[in-house]
Amino acid sequence: MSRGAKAVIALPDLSQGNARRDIDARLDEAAGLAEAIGIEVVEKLHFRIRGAKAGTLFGSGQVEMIAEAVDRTGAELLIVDASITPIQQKNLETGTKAKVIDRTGLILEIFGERAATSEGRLQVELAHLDYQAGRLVRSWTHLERQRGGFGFLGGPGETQIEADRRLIRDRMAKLKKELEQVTRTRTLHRARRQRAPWPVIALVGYTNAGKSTLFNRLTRADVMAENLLFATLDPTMREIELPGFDKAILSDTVGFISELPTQLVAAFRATLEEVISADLIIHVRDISHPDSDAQRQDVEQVLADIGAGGEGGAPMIEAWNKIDALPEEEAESVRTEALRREEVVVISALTGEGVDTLMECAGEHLRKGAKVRHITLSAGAGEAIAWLHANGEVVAQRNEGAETEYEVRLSDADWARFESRWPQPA
Ligand SMILES: Nc1nc2c(ncn2[C@@H]2O[C@H](COP(=O)(O)OP(=O)(O)OP(=O)(O)O)[C@@H](O)[C@H]2O)c(=O)[nH]1
Ligand SMILES: [Mg+2]
Repeated sequence: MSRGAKAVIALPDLSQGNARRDIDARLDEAAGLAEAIGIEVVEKLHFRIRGAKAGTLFGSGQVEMIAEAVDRTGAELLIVDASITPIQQKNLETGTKAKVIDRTGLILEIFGERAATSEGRLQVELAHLDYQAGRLVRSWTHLERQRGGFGFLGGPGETQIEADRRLIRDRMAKLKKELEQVTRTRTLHRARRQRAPWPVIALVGYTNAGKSTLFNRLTRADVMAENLLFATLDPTMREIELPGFDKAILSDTVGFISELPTQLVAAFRATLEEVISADLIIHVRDISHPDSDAQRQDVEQVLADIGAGGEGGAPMIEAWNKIDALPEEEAESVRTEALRREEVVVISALTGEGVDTLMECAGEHLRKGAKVRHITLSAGAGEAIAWLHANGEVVAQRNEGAETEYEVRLSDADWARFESRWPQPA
């Protein structure tokens, strides 16, 4: 896809009037996706669809209107903000004389352009091939149906598709192997780090919510933070100061989006393991966005898909970001609502409002679930004793000759860390 290409966006509204999301916000998001790879959006259209047409998705009058817009604006590209079948893609290309790309294809293009590390590139290529393979299978099924299922073996189309599929399969197998190798190396790094006695906090959230801006503020780092969808693809980790802890590790991750292609979720699973194994998840939300609540649901869905958060998972708190972007009256009612909930902190990553409170809240939640444990240490175990004072709350201590018994409140995670460094007798 060439940068600077002109595109028309067509959004099919299949909600029958029960839209969970604001149409304008959805159109803006689609435009944001296009702009993320340098495509110029010249017109945004939306159509209410009662019954999706198998061949074209849109009704014939709607296709005509789209074709007219393409013609009038001189667009080379039509972006359909939905998932479409290969047949629909082909028919829409014929009907509008523009190249057609759907939402999944667009997101894959962005990821393809952004991936910077070898792991990211492998993941994206794998996702792309998976997407293509899926489409080949589907068009093949379609051909089969055309043949009426009478087992005419080896038509020219079939041979070609079979060959393509084999190529894709082989390449995917090779990529998976390479990816496993890269992932193994990184997991080793993580295992080494996990033995370090510091909690890991993962920032998650919808794309453009402000994760990297918050990350930069907390770490004084210079991660790319921009008004650009999917600005961040590769995870970054840095040390931060956290009240009540020696230090903590903060990780910035790829943003989520509604209808995130399943191929991408699967491909990025390894990267997202940073999130799964975190001690605390901070869900950064753009509270000034009209679809903030729908975005929250999308993020929670992806988290559930990858097995993070929820029952038995890491505790999660919400940072309601961009409070500065709301009119004062709305901002006040948002603050009031947040005060009622102990897992919510209102912040502005831009101005710094609430960020200290967020970190205190993070510290509290990390300590939560903490239990009092009895640990007996000799006077020589100075390092272990210092660690307990720094990371736990020493409630009592009793001297017994050369040994001291400590009663320390420690979270499960911290207890595991302590034990891995200073194994305790069972
Ligand atoms: N007004 C306002 N804008 C903010 C705030 N935090 C972030 N932004 C802006 O929102 C945009 C996106 O910020 P990022 O930090 O790149 O968002 P992200 O969540 O890392 O996005 P991805 O990496 O794309 O997933 C940038 O233009 C930021 O300047 C805030 O508190 N208030
Ligand atoms: Mg980012």
